Amino acid sequence: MPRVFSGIQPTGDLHLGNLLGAVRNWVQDQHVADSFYCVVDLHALTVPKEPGEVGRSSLEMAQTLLACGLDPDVCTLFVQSHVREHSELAWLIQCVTSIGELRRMTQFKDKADKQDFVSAGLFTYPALQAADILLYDTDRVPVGEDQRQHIELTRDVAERFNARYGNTFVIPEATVPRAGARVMDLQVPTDKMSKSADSDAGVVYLMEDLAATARKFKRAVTDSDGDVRFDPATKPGVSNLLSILGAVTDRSPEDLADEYTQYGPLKSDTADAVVEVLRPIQERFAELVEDPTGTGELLAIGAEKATAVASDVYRRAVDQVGLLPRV
Ligand code: ATP
Ligand code: LTN
Repeated sequence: MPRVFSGIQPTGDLHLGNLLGAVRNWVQDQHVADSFYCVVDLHALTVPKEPGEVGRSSLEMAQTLLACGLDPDVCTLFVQSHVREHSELAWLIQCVTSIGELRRMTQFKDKADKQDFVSAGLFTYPALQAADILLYDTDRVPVGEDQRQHIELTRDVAERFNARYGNTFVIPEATVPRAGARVMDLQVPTDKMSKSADSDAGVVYLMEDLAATARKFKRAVTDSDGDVRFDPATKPGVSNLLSILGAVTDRSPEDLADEYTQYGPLKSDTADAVVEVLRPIQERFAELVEDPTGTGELLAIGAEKATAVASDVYRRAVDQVGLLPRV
């Protein structure tokens, strides 16, 4: 079975972009691959956080992922800081990553522009992400379009490490879904749907009131030419609705466009389809929050399974570098 690894930061609430771009594919992959999914709490610390905040949101993120359908009997779900090899390998990876490569990361540029205090961790973040992936001999990394650049960097540094120290790491590949790879904001359809948007009006949160979800779709920004066509460049709002409806109904946006002549029915059908996807997720989440200890125990088992793989790969990397063994 191929090995799959992906991660998600425990920051903010999960939205439809995260579900369609990433998590939904994790749920599918867990049945066909040996899958490791990680709540990357150390990544969340790259921007300032209140004491205790990251711990609380890590538990909530794990509950949300379980509600979305991750099954701890078939995949490994764990928290990054529970497996110390992530931080340890990140150092070795930083030492084969150049400042120039890190400077070219567009996510760094975007996030740094929004911060008063730009931490060194925010800058070196992609090296920690590369360590996350390489620790599991990962073949495939299911992510949304915005993460492609980080996976490319992971491949480059893994190849550099292998060239310098001898074959050590498996070279991973990004798998970006055909539909839903880039869900756009319903109010600003030229921007990706993001937790860090200025306004919530265009962001569909998985756990929000479903009446509010339907309202957001009805108020979605379209355009004034009244023609239903899939053309993201000139018709970003309408194309986004078609992409979302396509992703949740497993149809192509172009085919769907042929079935609509007006924006109103497209908006309400998209709203209805999304609400039907979110409803069972919200029901499962409500059950899971009743039993936080249960989720904590699942995460402990996940950390144990992850450590078994990560400690072997980390040891292999240290041996290849040739650090003096402690006797
Ligand atoms: P932020 O926007 O605050 O940086 P985010 O909403 O992008 O956060 P992440 O935790 O960075 O969320 O992303 C988790 C996963 O969701 C990644 O695989 C990412 O590619 C995917 N993803 C995030 N936003 C979208 C989107 N709008 N469309 C499709 N996939 C997305
Ligand atoms: N950088 C990613 C989160 C992330 C990740 C990973 C994704 C951290 N480590 C390893 C895939 C594999 C993000 O911001 N979405």
